[in-house]
Amino acid sequence: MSKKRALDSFFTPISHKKPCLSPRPPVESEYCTIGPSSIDVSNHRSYPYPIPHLPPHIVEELSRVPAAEGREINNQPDLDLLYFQPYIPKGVERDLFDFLRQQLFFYRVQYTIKRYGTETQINTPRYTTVFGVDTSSTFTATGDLVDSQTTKPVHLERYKACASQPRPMPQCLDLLRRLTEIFTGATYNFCLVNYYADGADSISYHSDDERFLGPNPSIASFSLGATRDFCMKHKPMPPKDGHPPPEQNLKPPLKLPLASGDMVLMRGKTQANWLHSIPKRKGKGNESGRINITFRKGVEKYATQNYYQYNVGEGVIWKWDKRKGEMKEWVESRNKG
Ligand SMILES: O=C(O)CCC(=O)C(=O)O
Repeated sequence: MSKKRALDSFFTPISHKKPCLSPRPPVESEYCTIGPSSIDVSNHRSYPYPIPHLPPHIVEELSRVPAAEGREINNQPDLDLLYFQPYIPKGVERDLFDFLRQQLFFYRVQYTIKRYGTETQINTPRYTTVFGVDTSSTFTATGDLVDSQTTKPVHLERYKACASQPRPMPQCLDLLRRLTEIFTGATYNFCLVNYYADGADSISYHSDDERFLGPNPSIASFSLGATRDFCMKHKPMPPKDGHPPPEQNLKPPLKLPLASGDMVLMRGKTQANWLHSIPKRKGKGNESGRINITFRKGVEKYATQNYYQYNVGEGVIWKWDKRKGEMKEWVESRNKG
């Protein structure tokens, strides 16, 4: 099916009140809800609170993605990127940013690692959250987890090491996931969200090359809000006997100034060979927030354990406080009613 036809069959004309997506079965999380607003929110027993569905005008604008053609960047060894500037139409990306920052729950994960034999505490320098489950399990329409092969309920043991039981993607992220699948030709079962409150938040050089993502994974990475530099450098190349260090090691990092609505698809040998980061940017002009959303596919149950450990953890829940214009600790009793 062509992308255009896939998109046409994905969106039906928008009624004046509610977005109507068809044809497809209900998204898992849409129906595991109680109360009168059940069709307007996604909920699940693992969520601290329900997440509203996207407002109709955002859904309508998303039917115009990608807003620009993707540009291939593959002029360096092992690099294979498709860069959309932007993917999400201008104007609506700001509404999507405001909506997600307001509605999602976030964490500021702390964990310890052994460095040179000493336990060191790591404070993740950004807000994070995650939804999804690896390919060994699937969510049913009522939000239960079943084994993907047998369709039998998943025993609690499978994810007992996880910081939280796996959470289905809420409608607002699942819709973007399905649109991304149409245009990238890949499938995704995890959505990781980072919120960088300002230039002091960051992610250091790393690659998403874990075995649980399989060989040559495709990772679609969206930017919303403030522009931040996305830096990439080749992993150090070993010198070949008797030769000077490979030229690639001396090259300055590639820098993509990711703006609101942009999407970078990293694919092929990129993760196996390249590192990426969002460096800190201190000082004036770096006070505004940025959301990053990545869609990935985890093919082993360890993907679920790893992603929930490092993106949910065991600490408090953070939610955007619109009045104060900052993240505040979310406390259940205070927010009831
Ligand atoms: O914020 C970004 O653009 C990059 C995020 C990232 O590298 C990650 O979540 O692994």
